[in-house]
Amino acid sequence: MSHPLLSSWAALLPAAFMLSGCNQISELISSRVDWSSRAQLSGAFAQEFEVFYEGNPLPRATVESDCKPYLKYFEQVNFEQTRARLADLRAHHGDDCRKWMYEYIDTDRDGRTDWYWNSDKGQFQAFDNDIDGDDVENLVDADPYDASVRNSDSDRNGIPDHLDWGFAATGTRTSATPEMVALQRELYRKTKIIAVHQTSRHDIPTLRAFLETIQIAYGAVLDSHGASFPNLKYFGAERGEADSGTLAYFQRAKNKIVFMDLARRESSDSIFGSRVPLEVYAVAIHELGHAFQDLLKVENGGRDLADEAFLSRDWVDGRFRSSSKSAWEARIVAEVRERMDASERSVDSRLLDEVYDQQLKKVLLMRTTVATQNGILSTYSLTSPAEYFAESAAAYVMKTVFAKRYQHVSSSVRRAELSDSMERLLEVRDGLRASNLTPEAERFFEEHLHLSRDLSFDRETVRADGFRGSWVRAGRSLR
Ligand SMILES: [Ca+2]
Ligand SMILES: [Ca+2]
Ligand SMILES: [Ca+2]
Ligand SMILES: [Ca+2]
Ligand SMILES: [Zn+2]
Repeated sequence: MSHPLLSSWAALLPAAFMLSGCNQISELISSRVDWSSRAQLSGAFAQEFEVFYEGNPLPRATVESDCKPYLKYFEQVNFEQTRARLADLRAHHGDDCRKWMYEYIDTDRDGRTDWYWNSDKGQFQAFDNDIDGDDVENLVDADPYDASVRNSDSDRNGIPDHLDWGFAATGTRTSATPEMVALQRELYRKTKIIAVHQTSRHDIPTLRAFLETIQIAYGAVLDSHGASFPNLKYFGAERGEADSGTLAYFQRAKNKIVFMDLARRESSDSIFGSRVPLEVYAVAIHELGHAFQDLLKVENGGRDLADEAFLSRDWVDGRFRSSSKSAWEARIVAEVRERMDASERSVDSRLLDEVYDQQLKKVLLMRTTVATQNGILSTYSLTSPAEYFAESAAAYVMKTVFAKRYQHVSSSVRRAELSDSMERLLEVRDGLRASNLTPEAERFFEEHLHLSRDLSFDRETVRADGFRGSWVRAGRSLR
């Protein structure tokens, strides 16, 4: 993660200060005030700070006397960089220097400031994962700004009271249905991941889908780490921008995957048991894929096995097969145009059929020969090697799952049709074409996740919720 403050930090200080460390101002500010004795900010400021969990305490309030001396100092020092820094602070927070302070406060004085300003989100986000330095991460800290308050877990199930949806029973703030409580506990028991309400609340279908996905796709990881995913600890829920298109994201520094509201939509398919759209599964596999790649690196002493197995062959200097993303996109679009023209000239729609779905009225870009012959899974996969890896993970899992789902069908033609129709659906919804996965990538994932070897679909069970069939991994039925 790049931290925008680190580069701008030095700008605040006169040249003589620069060599002596960049936390001078922060140190000066933080040493004067015992923040934990200050009153908490009012709820009106809730929008300005990252939400760790629903209803978390807000930071302590700053007062003008905290910042006025520094304001004077800033204005006297007439370095170009200082002026630029001042302009930044004004742009971020207006003239109220009490707000500027939050770019400098370092509550536990460990040299890492509490917050950084995220201009995209227009919000302070935690830069220090443990702001008050009590060895309890912000997200599991009942008061992230007071080192004398940590957390408690009355029923000792591993989920702290302030995050435990079932704690309502013993008299507390959250109210959740018994099914939600059971799901939060099941997720924790099977993965050591805590589901946390943040700016939005989780719902039953997405929780189920996440649990189902992690068990189907990454069961090998859970099994070899004592029912945990070591670098993944939290599953968050946020309100998202309706038009952003982002369904979920993985936050590496915080060991967290967050689902946005946009992912909480009803749908169903014959492959998975939870009532969320197919693309939500693909997105979950993708985000988990980022965590999985990191985990592999850590466990192999920094060696990137994926890089050795398939990424380094296809990615040179950050470009997929030596062309830029836009160059690939241009080639794909050109092929579609060419086919359209040819089909019009000869009145032969078959020329177009491969890349155009008549029923869905959608151009399927990943079915162009440019895409199929070059192992392009989605246009998003061309963004970076890390995204290509995550898309490959999603393609591998989906491809294998589709094949297993229809394995019982005796006619190979029918089998291919069924599998292809699911692939089309996934491509229309998510832009991902699973069968464009390269054999090298497929071998890599099979070697680590063993789905081809270990996964099967049992058609005979009919679940209470009406879903027919259940996934079985290494002899154990999942849900
Ligand atoms: Ca700190
Ligand atoms: Ca803490
Ligand atoms: Ca605390
Ligand atoms: Ca608990
Ligand atoms: Zn990604």
